[in-house]
Amino acid sequence: PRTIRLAEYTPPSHLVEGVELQFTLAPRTTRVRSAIRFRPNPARPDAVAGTADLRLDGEALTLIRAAIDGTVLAAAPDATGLTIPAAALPAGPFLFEAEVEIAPETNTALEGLYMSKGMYCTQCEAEGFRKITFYPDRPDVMAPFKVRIESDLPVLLSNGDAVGQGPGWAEWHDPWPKPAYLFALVAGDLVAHSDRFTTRSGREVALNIWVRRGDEDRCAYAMDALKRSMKWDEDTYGREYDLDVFNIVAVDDFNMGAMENKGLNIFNSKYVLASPETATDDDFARIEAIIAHEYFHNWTGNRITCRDWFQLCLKEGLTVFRDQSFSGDMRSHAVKRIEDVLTLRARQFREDAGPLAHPVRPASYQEINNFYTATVYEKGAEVIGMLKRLVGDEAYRRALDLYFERHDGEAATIEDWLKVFEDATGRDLTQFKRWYTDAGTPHLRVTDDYRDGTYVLHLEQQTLPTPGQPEKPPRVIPVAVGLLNPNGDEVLPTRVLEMTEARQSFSFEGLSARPVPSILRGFSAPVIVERETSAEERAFLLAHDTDPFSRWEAGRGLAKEVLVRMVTEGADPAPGFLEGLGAILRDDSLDPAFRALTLRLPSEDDMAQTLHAAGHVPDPTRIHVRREALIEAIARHLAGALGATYSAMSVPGPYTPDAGAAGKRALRGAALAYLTRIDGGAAAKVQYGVADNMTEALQALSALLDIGQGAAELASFEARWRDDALVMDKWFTLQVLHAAPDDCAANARALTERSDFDWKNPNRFRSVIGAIAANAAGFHHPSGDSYRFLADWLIRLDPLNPQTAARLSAAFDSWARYDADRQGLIRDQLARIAATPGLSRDLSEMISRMRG
Ligand code: HT7
Ligand code: ZN
Repeated sequence: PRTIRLAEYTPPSHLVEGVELQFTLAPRTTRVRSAIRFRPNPARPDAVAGTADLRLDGEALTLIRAAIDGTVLAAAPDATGLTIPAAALPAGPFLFEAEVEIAPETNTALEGLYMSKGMYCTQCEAEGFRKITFYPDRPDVMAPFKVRIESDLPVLLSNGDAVGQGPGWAEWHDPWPKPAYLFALVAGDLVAHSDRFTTRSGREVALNIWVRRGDEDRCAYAMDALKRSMKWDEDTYGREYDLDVFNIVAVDDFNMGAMENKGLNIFNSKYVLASPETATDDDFARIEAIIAHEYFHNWTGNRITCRDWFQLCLKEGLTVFRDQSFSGDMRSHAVKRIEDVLTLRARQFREDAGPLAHPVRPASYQEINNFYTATVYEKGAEVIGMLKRLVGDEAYRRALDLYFERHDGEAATIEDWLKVFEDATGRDLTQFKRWYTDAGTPHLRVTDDYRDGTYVLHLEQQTLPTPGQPEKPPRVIPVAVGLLNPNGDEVLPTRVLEMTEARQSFSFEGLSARPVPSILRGFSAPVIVERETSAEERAFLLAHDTDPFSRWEAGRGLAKEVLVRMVTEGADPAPGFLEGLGAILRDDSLDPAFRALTLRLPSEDDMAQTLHAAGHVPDPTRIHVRREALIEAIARHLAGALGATYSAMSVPGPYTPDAGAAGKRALRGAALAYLTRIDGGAAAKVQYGVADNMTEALQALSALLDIGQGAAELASFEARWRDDALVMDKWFTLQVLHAAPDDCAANARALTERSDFDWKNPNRFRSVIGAIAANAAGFHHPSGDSYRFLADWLIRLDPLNPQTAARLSAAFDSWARYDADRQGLIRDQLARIAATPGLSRDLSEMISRMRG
């Protein structure tokens, strides 16, 4: 496959002034007629001189007819598109018309126009529009679209505002120039949950969430989240919605979470539909975040888009940063920050430490779909957070205002983005840009000394080589620190140190005693802090730090230290750690959600990552056994406090998904998970029996499965929910995720043999095949069974849905951490996949990167 390089970017030869599309829908024979008004791009002298060919992308299209200014074209398409030689192009603007036929019913890749349970829908990002018609399918070609849809289905939707409709047809007009990846069309027998929003300038916007009949009563939360997002973007970023209608459609077959098509967002139904009985607190929080994320793209992504796909973080990093701020405002900033850091470390730090490491702005790719990663999204958001921290809130807002003003209607780059900050603040961001161009997570070594009232912090940064990048020059790192007195008082409130050198020292004078440092407060930069810290100091910070993130981080450090010693030295759980946890558990002044997070032990994969980084070869089986032992020790040591918390955190009255109630349930659920280790499952069985919401039912069921029980509850769950696909996805996942290591592959295999294992549905596929990769000890079972199982399914899915197969293949990316036997077993599977004939570009790129 061809490698695409950022350095080889050239502007398009022709720009598009307007597009008219007409769809006559039929499952196997959809006709697409296009009329596209082109003009030579003034930025391309060859096009202006009339010597540039016009290249249109097009894949799996049957061309019926094409014409330029009414003259039929003789040119025949190749496998990836159609070239119209310069000689066949008029000197100035011209009209290109085409008629093609496509078969949405056989489109299993879920990219382009496809069908899901009788409904037509599209997914065009990144390069799906070329499967709909011939077009310059690149984000720097932006144009207004007019669309006519002909079909007997009752609901016919496209981007923009509806301009006409009648029996069997509808017409839509999107006046805002957009790239083809934001095009969308939906046709189906759908019903709407509707509402309205008045923008701050008085525009009345009709809001609709379109779902299959029967799902209307599960839309209220998503609608509420949408209205709050619209208001928040006005209040926080001054951004107002710009059409008369905002449509959201829920689809059951979808490769990712959701898509921000202009005025017509399309969502995986999992991230729209929610009721207390069917969705957990985490589901509600995720729906709120994803609704906000897609809505926020209207400005950061749609009005200002990316020049090319290397700039993906321009829209994704910024939009994730915006949705994280929104969720923090809606809920708790402290809790949200801790959750985001947990995700970042679990997914992005892991990616950065392995063969799939790449910069936030990659310099080359074979298949862009493989770069919708934690690095582009989550690290991309961290980079924005650092920028904001460095320039300050006020300058950040000024820079964003300038960005919207300067680049509205354009396809921009990271250089444009940074220039806006340079112009707004006068800062030179040359060194900061390394966060975009250099892969890898910096390690920040911290040492200190104290003499005569002066405390000095010595910082040293180092980033290990990543694929293709052996040299790592120092980056600018904002290190937020605070200092505490030995009595627990804060003597230095948070100050951001700006580290720019490989080694740098910072002094603090006028202190009366050697302080305790609180370093990287709020997780001010995505780095790994290395500092020799005593258990006493961590316990002190856990008890006294004024920064909630650092407080949690101190507890996290203690837990990791205890687990490392339990795994590597066979040590017993440290009593000091158990006491510290008990103190947090009993501290009613702390937010229950924060206490729940502190009670959550580092995951087995996190421990494998930690042990590997510390020079050990992690044994997933042993990590599992020792972690289980720690859970039991905590349960025994804190039985009284856990029981009291379990009772105290019961939430009376009907279920509400707000953060306060969810936090209490989270703490109660954490207590239940421990108590179940010592009460034989009694409390969990009772909770399962009385639960009137999915959160409490799943907490109970998970706790029971973790002690090898729960068969009766699983059966009753299935009996109740067998006709609800989204709920049954959870049932499938649970049995793999909570399986004992020896049962994991067998459980997964048995589930895939059921008639309701609809493996062509990405949610159902992920519910089992994704879950096996998330059960660390089960996945890395020494038999290699789970590795074979995953490889078998990737090979099976790839010809139908390469995108989803490629995404799930990343489970193999941590192979180098493990012992020679496991490495050999994984490499055998990677080789077997690589040798499969006809492998997709998506999966073959992932496998070859992982093989190195
Ligand atoms: N911008 C979207 C990313 C995306 C996608 C979504 C659904 C299916 C396939 C997709 N490929 C890329 C989602 C987002 O970040 O908002
Ligand atoms: Zn996005």
